[in-house]
Amino acid sequence: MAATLALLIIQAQGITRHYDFNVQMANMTRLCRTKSIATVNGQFPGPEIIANEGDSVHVRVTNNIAHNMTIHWHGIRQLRSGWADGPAYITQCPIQTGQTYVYKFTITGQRGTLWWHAHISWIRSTVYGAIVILPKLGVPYPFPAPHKEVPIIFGEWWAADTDDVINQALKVGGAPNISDAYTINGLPGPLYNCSAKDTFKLTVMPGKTYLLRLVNAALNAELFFSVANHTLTVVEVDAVYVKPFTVETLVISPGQTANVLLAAKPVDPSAIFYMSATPYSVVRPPAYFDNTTVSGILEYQNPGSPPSASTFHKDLPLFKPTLPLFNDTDFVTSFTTRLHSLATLQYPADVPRSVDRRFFFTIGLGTLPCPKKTTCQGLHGAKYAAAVNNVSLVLPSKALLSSHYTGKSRGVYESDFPAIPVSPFNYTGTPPNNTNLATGTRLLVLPYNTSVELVMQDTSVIGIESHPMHLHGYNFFVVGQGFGNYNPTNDPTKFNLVDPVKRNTVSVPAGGWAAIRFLADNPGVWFMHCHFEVHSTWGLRMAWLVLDGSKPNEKLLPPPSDMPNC
Ligand SMILES: *[C@@H]1O[C@H](CO)[C@@H](O)[C@H](O)[C@H]1NC(C)=O
Ligand SMILES: *[C@@H]1O[C@H](CO)[C@@H](O)[C@H](O)[C@H]1NC(C)=O
Ligand SMILES: *[C@@H]1O[C@H](CO)[C@@H](O)[C@H](O)[C@H]1NC(C)=O
Ligand SMILES: *[C@@H]1O[C@H](CO)[C@@H](O)[C@H](O)[C@H]1NC(C)=O
Ligand SMILES: *[C@@H]1O[C@H](CO)[C@@H](O)[C@H](O)[C@H]1NC(C)=O
Ligand SMILES: *[C@@H]1O[C@H](CO)[C@@H](O)[C@H](O)[C@H]1NC(C)=O
Ligand SMILES: *[C@@H]1O[C@H](CO)[C@@H](O)[C@H](O)[C@H]1NC(C)=O
Ligand SMILES: *[C@@H]1O[C@H](CO)[C@@H](O)[C@H](O)[C@H]1NC(C)=O
Ligand SMILES: *[C@@H]1O[C@H](CO)[C@@H](O)[C@H](O)[C@H]1NC(C)=O
Ligand SMILES: *[C@@H]1O[C@H](CO)[C@@H](O)[C@H](O)[C@H]1NC(C)=O
Ligand SMILES: *[C@@H]1O[C@H](CO)[C@@H](O)[C@H](O)[C@H]1NC(C)=O
Ligand SMILES: [Cu+2]
Repeated sequence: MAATLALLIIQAQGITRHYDFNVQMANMTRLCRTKSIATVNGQFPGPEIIANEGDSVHVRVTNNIAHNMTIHWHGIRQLRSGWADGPAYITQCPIQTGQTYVYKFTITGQRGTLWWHAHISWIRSTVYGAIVILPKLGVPYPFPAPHKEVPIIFGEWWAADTDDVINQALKVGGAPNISDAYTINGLPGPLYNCSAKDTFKLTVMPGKTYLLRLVNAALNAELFFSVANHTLTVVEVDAVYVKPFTVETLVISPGQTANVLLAAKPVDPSAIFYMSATPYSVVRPPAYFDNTTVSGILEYQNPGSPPSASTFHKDLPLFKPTLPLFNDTDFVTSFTTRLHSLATLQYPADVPRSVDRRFFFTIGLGTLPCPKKTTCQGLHGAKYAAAVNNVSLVLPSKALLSSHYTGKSRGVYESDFPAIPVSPFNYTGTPPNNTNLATGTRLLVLPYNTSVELVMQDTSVIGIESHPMHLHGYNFFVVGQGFGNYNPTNDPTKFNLVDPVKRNTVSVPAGGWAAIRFLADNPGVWFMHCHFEVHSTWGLRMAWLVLDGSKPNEKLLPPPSDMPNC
């Protein structure tokens, strides 16, 4: 009894895990071209963070590159610790060259896979890594324990410098150049020219089960993923357990994570198998996307025999998965609607039943006027932009969170973000003639503990497209989704308030809507944005300001003394 109690106390407190992140340049050769990239500790992908639920994590980030830096701990709730969240000019000023900042946070009530990435300009294209959150000591997984756990991080590789790519696009107002390859754990694999030696390989033993910790770190692509001749059992998304279900192919959006079980065949099949990822996109010409495929290799090792040294068993038969067509929206819908919270006594789905505030946001692309006497490459000679409720967010030159905390918001932000569209229109109908957006830095203020329902509606203004919307500081329940215009009378009757999936990034369907609910119980300034980096840069981003509650444990903590300034 006493021993059990002692264990419980240890578990409740957790330990502190220390990491040193040295942001530095490194030369990396891919597709036969050497490029100097920003990395953490010279590693690409960057180091993995491992912790148990309940632990604290301290990451000392030192910036040794000629570029401003911030790191975001994607999906970590950051309860009252918004200072450690990371988005540049939202919760902090950048860590400038030569500076150090220690991110300190505690992992509370989350277990599974999350990830970290740079949150400034497009530098996250090479600055990212996995966060592995194990259950508290002695607490088992709610599924059979795997033999091994393997991170599988999808990325997107440009031969050019990604800041050059986005800066050039912003200058001419058009769409940025597409990537040259997708990657698995930084490796493009055999389907690209001059890339076969850069192939991720997973060696498995017959009869064993493997937990693949999937992360989509690609900048601008939702991805289908499949392993030839094997099934995948989804057990967790965005560090929340789900009711297990088995598929041959899954879809994962930028910002999303998933844990899946892969059961190796009972006897060595004497074959090798591709695991492949390729994009899902409904964008049609003249807009375009990187339509290539990354593959890694799954091979078998018999107990006792060493893993093969060569990259390829050229003598064994090779099987490739069949992936859906690039625009297979029906597949995506049937996959996402299979996601459900576990909703058990141990892992309940605490869906807000009553709603204090309802919001309706349009999300999508539009245009901004081209600078005088120039022609831009966006629609009708304007420049492409994007917005939430017609407001294309302009990042301030001060951090929003400290401006709020010190009461110096004047000239930094307004508190009048529109709760609903100012001028309603047929969101998914014939595009309006006026595609212009407004610009601004406007926050939406919520009293502590407000129960929120938010409907996000894609628009057809420039063309329908899905948008992986990510909310910082919270997990939300996806209570409904559909196509066309959201119907406030009929659609809520179909909401799932029993076991909806709980996550931090939802892909709002192309030409459709998604409804989410969350309880605003974490004070701070919380960024919400499309996790397609191009859309976010164009302004498809906004921020919530959640006020302190009255009790001491309902208030934002004071800022750490080493916060960077700007
Ligand atoms: C990368 O390669 C260039 C050219 O060879 C070299 O000058 C530079 O020092 C290398 N950088 C690093 C970080 O190794
Ligand atoms: C983008 O692509 C165009 C056309 O291929 C090329 O001329 C330009 O240099 C590229 N931009 C960057 C930044 O790589
Ligand atoms: C590989 O190179 C060949 C010849 O240069 C070219 O035709 C082909 O399109 C390239 N394939 C890829 C995947 O880049
Ligand atoms: C893999 O699947 C293909 C097509 O479904 C089948 O023809 C083949 O026999 C399978 N191979 C193995 C080793 O399971
Ligand atoms: C993408 O590639 C696939 C396979 O090569 C092809 O069927 C499809 O038409 C391509 N899609 C686009 C939009 O280029
Ligand atoms: C998907 O693309 C294919 C090939 O371009 C086209 O034939 C088909 O109509 C598209 N499907 C949908 C649902 O748009
Ligand atoms: C909106 O546009 C769609 C497609 O053109 C059309 O089917 C629908 O009837 C329109 N809805 C309204 C309310 O006008
Ligand atoms: C939009 O433009 C078209 C063509 O210029 C015109 O016929 C139509 O009346 C305009 N619609 C509105 C609502 O102004
Ligand atoms: C968006 O804002 C622009 C600029 O103020 C305005 O011209 C346009 O009518 C607005 N559109 C909508 C749908 O509110
Ligand atoms: C917050 O709201 C929830 C649900 O409405 C309620 O159960 C809880 O007691 C509230 N907590 C506080 C501290 O007000
Ligand atoms: C880095 O950030 C500081 C503070 O916002 C800013 O003044 C400076 O111009 C930035 N430097 C670069 C190289 O972008
Ligand atoms: Cu988007």
